[in-house]
Amino acid sequence: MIGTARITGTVFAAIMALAMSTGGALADRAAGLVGNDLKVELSEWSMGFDEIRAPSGRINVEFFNVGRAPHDFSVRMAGSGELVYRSRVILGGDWGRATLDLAPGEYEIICALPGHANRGMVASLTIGQ
Ligand SMILES: [Cu+2]
Repeated sequence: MIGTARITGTVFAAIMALAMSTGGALADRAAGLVGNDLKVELSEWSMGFDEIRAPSGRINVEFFNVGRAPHDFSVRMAGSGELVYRSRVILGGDWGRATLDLAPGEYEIICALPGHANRGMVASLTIGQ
């Protein structure tokens, strides 16, 4: 019974830690790149940062819509404007994630909904040199 109580306590503690880390992440989810993890705050009208430089194109992205309007998380080639990734539409308060595998080069992270990039939902993304 002692063993069972200890396991239960450990599970409870783990759940509490998870809840606390989630709360903390929501409280101070600083947008930006840490290692291979990129957090993006979608809002009217910003991506939460202007420029990201990543040594590797393998990036795990979490994007949070902290605004009210629907947004998406998309990546396009800086020169041609060709979309190389587009998420589903993320409603206000919702979030999503993506795993990118981009070749070295110049990209832009944008919201691909009409007019949103022009209003400021665009940031440069440089992979590699
Ligand atoms: Cu948008």
